[in-house]
Amino acid sequence: MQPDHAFWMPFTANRKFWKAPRILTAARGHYYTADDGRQLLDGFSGLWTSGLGHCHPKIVAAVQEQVARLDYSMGFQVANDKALALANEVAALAPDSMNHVFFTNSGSESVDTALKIALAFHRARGEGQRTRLIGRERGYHGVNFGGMSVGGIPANRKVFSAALLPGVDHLRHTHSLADMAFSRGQPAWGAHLADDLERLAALHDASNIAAVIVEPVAGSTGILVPPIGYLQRLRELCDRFGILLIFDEVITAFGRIGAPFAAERFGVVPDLITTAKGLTNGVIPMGAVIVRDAIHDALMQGPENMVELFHGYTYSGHPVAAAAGLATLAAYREEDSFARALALEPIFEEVLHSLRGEPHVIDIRNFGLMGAVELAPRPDAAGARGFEVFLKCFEAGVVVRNGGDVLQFSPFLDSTPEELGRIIDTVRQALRGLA
Ligand code: PXG
Ligand code: PLP
Repeated sequence: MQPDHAFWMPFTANRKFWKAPRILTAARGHYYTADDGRQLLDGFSGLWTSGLGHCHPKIVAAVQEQVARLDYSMGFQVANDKALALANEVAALAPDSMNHVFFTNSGSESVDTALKIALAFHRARGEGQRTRLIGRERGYHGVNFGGMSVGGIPANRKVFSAALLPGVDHLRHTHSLADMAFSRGQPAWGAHLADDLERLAALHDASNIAAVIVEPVAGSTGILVPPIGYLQRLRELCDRFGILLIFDEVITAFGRIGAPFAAERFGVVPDLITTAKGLTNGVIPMGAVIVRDAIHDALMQGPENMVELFHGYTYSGHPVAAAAGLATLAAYREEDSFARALALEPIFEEVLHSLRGEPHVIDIRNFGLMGAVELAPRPDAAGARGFEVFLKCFEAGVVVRNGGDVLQFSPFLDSTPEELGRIIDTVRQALRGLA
């Protein structure tokens, strides 16, 4: 039997979806084409992935060229030219002391890789008791067992509760409607929330904690911007306690907040940075973990013929993905994408905050080209309003995303003010027609 739709959709209400499927068949620049021929303005840059726009000609050409030149190369004990070139370029873009790059295929894999490197580092230094991992409430670090365990999204954890990693704890999240609703950019209130690490360090004893992982700007949970001074405080506490600090920059890296990395934008250098998405503009799946020299160097010991880190993926450093990455980084440079995104930030902020006062809007948050509009949940139907806005916008030819009742925006790094206006006006109309 040939099934109608064998495709089990990720993070989707499958049964509802197949009653009225939304299917895309092509894309170019800032628009998707749907299977009914409609053009849709993409207000989410893929899934935070595609800041340069879809089917960027230089990335397409690089992939086409590479797939016909070296389609795959064994990645263990053998390297390919594109992967090593990309690693060097990523390291050059990263903070000065971070010159080592481990490739993965996704954000989830980057997170699990970073957690494993943190544990291996402490053990190699004779502090093998440092095994505890600290995440943060409302954090999203992907769906693999490590990332899910340090993650703080209740729905993602609930069913797998008994299988979560042991020895994990969470900092308080940084959101408070009462103290920061409608902040523009970084909230003034909340730096003290970083001190929650002192509580966990006292409870577990700091000497048992390996690493803290946070998103510099929390994305998936509905965009929580770090309070002024919060990340600096977290860095100071990690230094004081000998705990590694991991920035999960799967969303924030590569221009999304007007800089190559959040580490640069906020002036806080972590010990490891996890990336994916914008590394290849979403064209070929690829992630990377960027590692501080001291961590890498501590692991380069023992007999020289021995594998130093028993970790890696079949597709780590895939040559076609690496070619896409090289073309993507070249395009960011040639188009001055990070500076453009930074220049667009105040315009985006203005347009986004024009939704203040529209029906059901209880908060608006923004940083870089990340924006969120939070709606009051309909009594007895949390998430319904957000999903209805998503549907209405999709019907009106604009793709936005809802995480429950939080509408999320991730415009292209080279968006025009007119496009931003159209996205937000489409949302405005949807809100005005909403029960
Ligand atoms: N860390 C962070 C900070 C992420 O945002 C991941 C890890 C996992 O990456 P992969 O490539 O394994 O999906 C992510 C992914 C949303 C949304 O609606 C965000 C993500 C994925 C799906 C939806 O904001 N981020
Ligand atoms: N499962 C089996 C049976 C495998 O042989 C491998 C890799 O060789 C994996 C899982 C892991 O796959 P990957 O390296 O693509 O993550």
